Amino acid sequence: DADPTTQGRTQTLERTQTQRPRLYRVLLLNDDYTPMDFVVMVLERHFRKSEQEAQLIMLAVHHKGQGVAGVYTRDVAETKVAQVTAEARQHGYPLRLVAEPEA
Ligand code: NFA
Repeated sequence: DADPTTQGRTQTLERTQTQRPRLYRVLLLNDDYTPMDFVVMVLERHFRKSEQEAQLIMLAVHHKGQGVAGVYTRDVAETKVAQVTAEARQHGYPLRLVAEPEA
């Protein structure tokens, strides 16, 4: 560049802190057909919830329409959406999940 202090050389800015990646919520959406037991199983196996926690989240989604299954980096969140959606379809269930960035 033209800056006389760098004399055309590229400058590298050093930073002490690393940046944290943006996080994404995986939302579970209610429907009328996916069995409650399947949703609980998904929360235990894919989102590492205890049986009690999984039951509470499933019931909250059933009553309120949606709820947070977990919070992850973008790649992990999108992979979970794809894997769980595929598993639901294999069973013929219409379960839907979406990943959305945190605020
Ligand atoms: N509403 C579904 C039922 O009554 C259960 C369900 C809960 C589905 C949470 C999707 C998400 N079988």
